[in-house]
Amino acid sequence: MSIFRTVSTRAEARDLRSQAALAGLLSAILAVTGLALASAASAAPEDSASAAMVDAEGEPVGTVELTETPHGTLLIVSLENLPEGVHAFHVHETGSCEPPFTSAGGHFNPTGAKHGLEVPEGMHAGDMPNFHVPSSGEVTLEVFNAQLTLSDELLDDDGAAIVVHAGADDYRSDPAGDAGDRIACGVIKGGTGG
Ligand SMILES: [Cu+2]
Ligand SMILES: [Zn+2]
Repeated sequence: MSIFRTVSTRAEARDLRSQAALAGLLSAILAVTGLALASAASAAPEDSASAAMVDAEGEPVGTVELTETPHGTLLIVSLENLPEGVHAFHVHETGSCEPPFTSAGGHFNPTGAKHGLEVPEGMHAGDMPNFHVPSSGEVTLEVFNAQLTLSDELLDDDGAAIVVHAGADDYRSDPAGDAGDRIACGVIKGGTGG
């Protein structure tokens, strides 16, 4: 089956990468140019993904670009036409965004933890800090999530989604931070063009 072939190819690629690192080849590449490394990373589809975000009326409100790094996943968030104020920002467990976005399921939580950055029994892998939207309705930010990997988790069979809420995450209330309605959602799709 093609699924298994893909998985084994990824595993082989990972083995090759670690061997290269051991041989010092990675540092040599870094020394030559950071650009070469960047283009090599973008050539591997499983290392990047994006979510086209829509509001509850289905109107586009921007994008979230995700890039897997050796330490987790970097999210570059570029949104517009959002209500002014503080908004919760999470990865949810299902790649489906049918308004009012309950189809995205709960927070991405492969370890069965409780919700919340401030909770000792937390946190969900999909929990991330709130962001603040000014009166323009536009926000651009970069968020690093050390608990996420794209290829093994977010791009699995049922996918995953990025969700923005009407209110702030209180960082404590299980299961979702008491953050209110889901006002924007985007399915995470592999490759930079997705
Ligand atoms: Cu959420
Ligand atoms: Zn959570």
